[in-house]
Amino acid sequence: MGSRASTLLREEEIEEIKKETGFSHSQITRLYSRFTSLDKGENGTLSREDFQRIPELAINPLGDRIINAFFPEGEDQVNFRGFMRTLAHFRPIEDNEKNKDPTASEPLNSRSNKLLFAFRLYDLDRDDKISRDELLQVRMGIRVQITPSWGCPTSL
Ligand SMILES: [Ca+2]
Repeated sequence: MGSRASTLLREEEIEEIKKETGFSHSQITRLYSRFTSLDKGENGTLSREDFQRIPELAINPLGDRIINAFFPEGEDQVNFRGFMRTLAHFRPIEDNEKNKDPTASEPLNSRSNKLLFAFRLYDLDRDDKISRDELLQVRMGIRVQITPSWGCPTSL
């Protein structure tokens, strides 16, 4: 339970995250060092404030929504595992066709999971419905351009 435990990623954790998110070993270690550099409290979790220090999010009109997407309902901290799960939605769809495992559950970057993720960016009050106001708030900002490779035929 030493403090080292929270600053080092164990090999088996990397394997689990690989399986769960589809990220490669090197991507995971790279993102882990980004994660720990954002983790000012050095407690192995990120707070909303930690995310707000990311310049790309700070200038993004949807930044707050994207940050919210990292936090499970009612939580204000996210650990590396949860961080990676959210990031996995941003991986291009075609990547998961190559290593398709029929026994695996639906990948986080599948078309439907990406759509669900996008839906949640709009659904500010998390009532599973997008109200007219919620839609207008997004429309007033910049169109969602998180990743153009979502392959969604309609503009989000
Ligand atoms: Ca709503």
